[in-house]
Amino acid sequence: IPFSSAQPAPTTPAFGARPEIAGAGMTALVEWVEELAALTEPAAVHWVDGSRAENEALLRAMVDEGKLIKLNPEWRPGSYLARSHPSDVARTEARTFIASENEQDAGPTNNWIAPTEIRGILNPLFQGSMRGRTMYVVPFSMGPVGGPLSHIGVQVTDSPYAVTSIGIMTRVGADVLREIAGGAHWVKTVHSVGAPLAPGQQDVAWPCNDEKYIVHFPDTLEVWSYGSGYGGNAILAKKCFALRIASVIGRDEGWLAEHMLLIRVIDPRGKAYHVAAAFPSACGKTNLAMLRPTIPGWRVETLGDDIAWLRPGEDGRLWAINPEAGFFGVAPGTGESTNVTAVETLWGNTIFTNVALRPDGDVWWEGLTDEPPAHLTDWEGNPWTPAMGRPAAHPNSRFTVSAAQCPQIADDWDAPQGVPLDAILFGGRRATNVPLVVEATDWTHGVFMGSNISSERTAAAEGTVGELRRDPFAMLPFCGYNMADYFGHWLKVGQKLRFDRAPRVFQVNWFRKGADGRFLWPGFGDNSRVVDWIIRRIEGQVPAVDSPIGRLPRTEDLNLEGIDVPQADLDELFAIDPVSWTREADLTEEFYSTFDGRVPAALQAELAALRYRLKVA
Ligand code: GTP
Ligand code: SPV
Ligand code: MN
Repeated sequence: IPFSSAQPAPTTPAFGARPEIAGAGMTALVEWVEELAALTEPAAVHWVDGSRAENEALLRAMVDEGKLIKLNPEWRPGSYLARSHPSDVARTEARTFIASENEQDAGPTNNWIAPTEIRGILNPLFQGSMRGRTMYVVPFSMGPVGGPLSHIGVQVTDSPYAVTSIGIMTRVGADVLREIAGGAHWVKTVHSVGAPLAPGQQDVAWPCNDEKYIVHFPDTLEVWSYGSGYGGNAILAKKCFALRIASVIGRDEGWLAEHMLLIRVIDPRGKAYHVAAAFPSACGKTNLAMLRPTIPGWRVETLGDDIAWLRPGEDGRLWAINPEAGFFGVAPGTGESTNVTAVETLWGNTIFTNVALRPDGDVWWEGLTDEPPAHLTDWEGNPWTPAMGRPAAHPNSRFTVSAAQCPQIADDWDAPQGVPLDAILFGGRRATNVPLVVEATDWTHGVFMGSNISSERTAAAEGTVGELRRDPFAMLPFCGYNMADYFGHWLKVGQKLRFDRAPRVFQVNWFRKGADGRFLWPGFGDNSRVVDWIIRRIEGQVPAVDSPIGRLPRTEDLNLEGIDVPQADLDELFAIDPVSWTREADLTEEFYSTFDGRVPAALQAELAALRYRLKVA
């Protein structure tokens, strides 16, 4: 399995011992680890080497302790089910903080707290927080180790579940330590579930704490997370590092850390295009990343499904890598008819969290099959039948699986230099107003579009599902600095691109609904029809219709062969109502006004131009 094949032979003589690697950077790391051990008082310290043997030992121990259920290897080899505490099932945005020195640098969209104040809160919480547990030291790389766009970090954690997840989601091992020893900069990330054990105290299946803090220090490039064991709260390499901290590094170094999938689209003539797309959490990134086109002759290769780092190249193009090494994907809604690629990816070597368990020792979730099995154990461990009328899997239940296991992963998915982008898509979950696809007139208009994305809330974070909220660039919960400055940074990055080589920008919406509440667009594999139009636009092969909000397709230019979308639905998919769009513009103005005059003038000008076009429409 890919988990360990790329890892060098373990350099550690004993299980979990600190490897003998010399260098000034290593000394600093050891000192940091010793300080943390003195603070958190773990029973043992384990240096993670990323080997297969180590991973298997950790998994076995968790099964023995009742923290994981081993799935039936006949159906799901090398796979496990974790059930979280019912209070710890998603990212907790209200408990997520940006602790910049200056409040203005966090901006109005983040929870700000003064670094000294939060350190005063965190210190006592972390004091003795790992008692009775093992403290794992996990060196990891985002992007191939040593790559020009890559960055490394170390996570200290008392959660073996987090360790095995990080092992799938990132590159872990001694080669990272050698980079650190050689003086490479690394980001410090500290995690405790906040559940110390008294001597002899019996552990629970999912230790966590009611009190939670996910705290980012952008000035010192550190993350401290307390009280949660779930997803982005606990796998700190992902949202905390690769987005919040990396966005700050990118601001200072001239690149972008984005909540984007990354794909290569190959047209029937064999020409390849690279597309990145930002959609909010649980709004379709993994699905588009694994697209199986329903139109003949087209192919998609997966490069990444959640995070992309974008950097202007010497050639005036925008180059992208996926810094991760695995998928932490939403289970519900993933099935043969929606995302067959994901279903195939999950054949084995997968950690499932909060899905339902079948009597035969396999897993199930809503949407995996059309008909639910007659009997299941639900995500909380209770007997379940379809008649109960509640979901068997948690709506934010997830799978953790290696990217290399995806049957359509690009051969060069972990190429250190990445791929040059041809198109960037922004999207959200919008039942009304936003058309299936609309093209920006230029980079600045594209940045304006990105800054205006709003979406109905999903189960990926705590909050009221369905409620509409602004989610600029799908980065609202993930931008590590002032979002208005972030808009400005996007404009600046655009200036470094050659105007004829910059990716073209589009807004898409797979989720528009008719008056009867049904989706107007079939979505999933049929989204390839939208991608097809986008690529024909890039090639200058089809005209577009100017509208107040951007360039729309002529419906006759969409390839709809083999599907039946009534003309009335098509018209509704592209209907632009000036009255409700003027209301959107009002909301944008209101949103921009929360930034104390920091929103770039070029975006204010775009807003004024939009209002003018709506008025004369
Ligand atoms: P995160 O991992 O939270 O960042 O989510 P994501 O953006 O990767 O979303 P994902 O692809 O996992 O999709 C989330 C939900 O949206 C799933 O239940 C999908 O079935 C559903 N979905 C994805 N694409 C489409 C589509 O084209 N149409 C419709 N109607 N639903 C979709
Ligand atoms: C998201 O919420 O966008 C995710 C899941 O991808 S988590 O890693 O928990 O942030
Ligand atoms: Mn995500």
